[in-house]
Amino acid sequence: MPVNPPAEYYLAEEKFRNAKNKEDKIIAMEEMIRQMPKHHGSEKALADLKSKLAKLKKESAASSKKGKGGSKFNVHKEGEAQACLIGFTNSGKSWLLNKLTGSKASVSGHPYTTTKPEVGMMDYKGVKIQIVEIPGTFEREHMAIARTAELIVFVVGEAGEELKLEGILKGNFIATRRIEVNPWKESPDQIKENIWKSLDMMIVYTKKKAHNDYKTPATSPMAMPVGGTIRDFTQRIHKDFERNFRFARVSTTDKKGRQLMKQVGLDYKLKNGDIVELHTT
Ligand SMILES: Nc1nc2c(ncn2[C@@H]2O[C@H](COP(=O)(O)OP(=O)(O)OP(=O)(O)O)[C@@H](O)[C@H]2O)c(=O)[nH]1
Ligand SMILES: [Mg+2]
Repeated sequence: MPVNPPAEYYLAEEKFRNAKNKEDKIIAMEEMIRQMPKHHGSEKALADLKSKLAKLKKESAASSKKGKGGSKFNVHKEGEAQACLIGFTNSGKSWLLNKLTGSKASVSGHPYTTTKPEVGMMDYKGVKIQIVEIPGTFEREHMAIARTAELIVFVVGEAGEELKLEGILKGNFIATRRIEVNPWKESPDQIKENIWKSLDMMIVYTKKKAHNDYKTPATSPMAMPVGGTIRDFTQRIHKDFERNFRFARVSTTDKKGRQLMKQVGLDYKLKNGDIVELHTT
């Protein structure tokens, strides 16, 4: 099946070619992904674009960390993904950040308490997700963090605020995926679950093989993008694993939820909750 992208796609591609810096390249590539038709025939092209985008974002975050180009406010990305809390002053961002991560950001009824990005680490079933509060002043260099984040969480205390926040993102050319939460109506646990679900990731478990090793736990969680294969899994652990790979034993569930063991190859598509034991030469 041909991909047949619309004209808008080619315009975005031209913007990409003409982009003079990584930020503009990221913006153009996000546009290309949005314009690419989503059907079976475009799956591979889309996946290629997404992995290029991820690489660009990583490079952009790394160069700003070194002070080359990017903003000095850029937060060093840590964990498996980064989510930014964006909302008006007193919407409860710091309060929520503290609940999700155990941080100690100042919470107060005074406006504009937070003046620089506050960072915390959220634990979701053993997977670390970095949470960043963007100050309610929406300064450009703070907003740049949200551009390379995996998710934006609108913290909305009052109805209608989300439309104004959309406008602010648009004004900053930010197209990062976003969700909306109300910290006074949803519990921190519900919000945590919602953030995880929106990241499009799954957790698979690596199984240790040495039976006389009592120090490392029997399995340890690893976060991966949904749709990942055993090949992706081996590459995450160590690049030599793919070369020396013989087979993997996967403990998984069938459609009816019954537990079963499978012996599989590199192209096997993993499912959330799978437990993987790699066998190498
Ligand atoms: N609207 C509302 N506010 C509440 C509620 N419960 C607590 N608050 C107060 O809302 C305020 C939220 O404060 P923060 O979490 O510091 O807000 P922020 O979004 O970080 O705002 P900045 O000061 O700009 O950093 C605090 O004073 C809370 O005590 C509630 O149910 N509804
Ligand atoms: Mg705050």
